[in-house]
Amino acid sequence: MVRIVRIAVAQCGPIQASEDRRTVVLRLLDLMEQACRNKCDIVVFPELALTTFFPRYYEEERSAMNHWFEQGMPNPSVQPLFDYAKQHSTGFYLGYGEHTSKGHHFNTSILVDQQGVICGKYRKVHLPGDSEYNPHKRWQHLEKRYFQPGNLGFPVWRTMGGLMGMCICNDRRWPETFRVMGLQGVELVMLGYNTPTLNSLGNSESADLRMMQHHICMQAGAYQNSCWVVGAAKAGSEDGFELMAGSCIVSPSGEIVARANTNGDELIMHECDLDLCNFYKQTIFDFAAHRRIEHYQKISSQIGVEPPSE
Ligand code: ING
Repeated sequence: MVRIVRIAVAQCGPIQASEDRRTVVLRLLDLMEQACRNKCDIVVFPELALTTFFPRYYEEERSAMNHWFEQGMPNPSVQPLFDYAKQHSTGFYLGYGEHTSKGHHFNTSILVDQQGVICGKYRKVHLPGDSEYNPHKRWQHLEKRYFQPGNLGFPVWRTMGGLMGMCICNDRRWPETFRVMGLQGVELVMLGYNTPTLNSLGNSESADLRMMQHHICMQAGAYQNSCWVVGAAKAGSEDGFELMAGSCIVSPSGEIVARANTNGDELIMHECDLDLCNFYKQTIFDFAAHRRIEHYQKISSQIGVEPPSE
């Protein structure tokens, strides 16, 4: 039986700090309605899809940022999204700031199945930026200040017709992210991102170069692990800070088969044949046949660079 998953990537335009959850959820709902009208099975929303990218703001008191976080999930603000999805048998990926009952803060994504049940949770492992104000940056990126590193690893769930995985934004820049899921046989990785168009440390990189880097991370992850990789941007100018678009769907061959054309709310779709993963998993990336783990110790035992002595 052919296993086609009709994926919708729901790119979001900017969310201003002044926009309340209700207004934002109405925008997400509109994208979900478009996806349902097009008979999509799963909708992928961005990282921190309910708020502006608040880690760009410095607060001395971390608790002053608590209003950017969700205390529970689902909650009354997002319930319309869960209700609509369940009513239309549509699953979705949603990124948000998680404030746990024990007082921990994570940059989190959930996977909700077509019965409206949360079947997976991921907490962002790779937190870019700083934990303290960085005077050298033109704008701040304080994810290390407001979030703890994820503590759930990189799980893969057997749900919605295939082996599904999640990651968030900066995670896509680390090959380990995709490989750990690849070692679990992942067939489709969903990720949301909020990526500044330019580098906060200076004009060393053009917007085109950073877009290329964004795409090669996803294409490499897909090809080297024989899986689909789909990415949903929060894009456009938030409070004058530009976020890149470039939402896309990448096939197991590494080809971009669909990509966003705008910097706003935009839905892109593709019928992802999960069995397209098999050819690569059974040939060039047959891990059991080709990997030599006796030479890989450094990858998990060493954190930073240790060059040979002079
Ligand atoms: N944003 C950016 C990302 O990894 C970044 C941060 C941009 C790091 C470019 C390095 C280079 O896409 C988030 N939210 O992780």
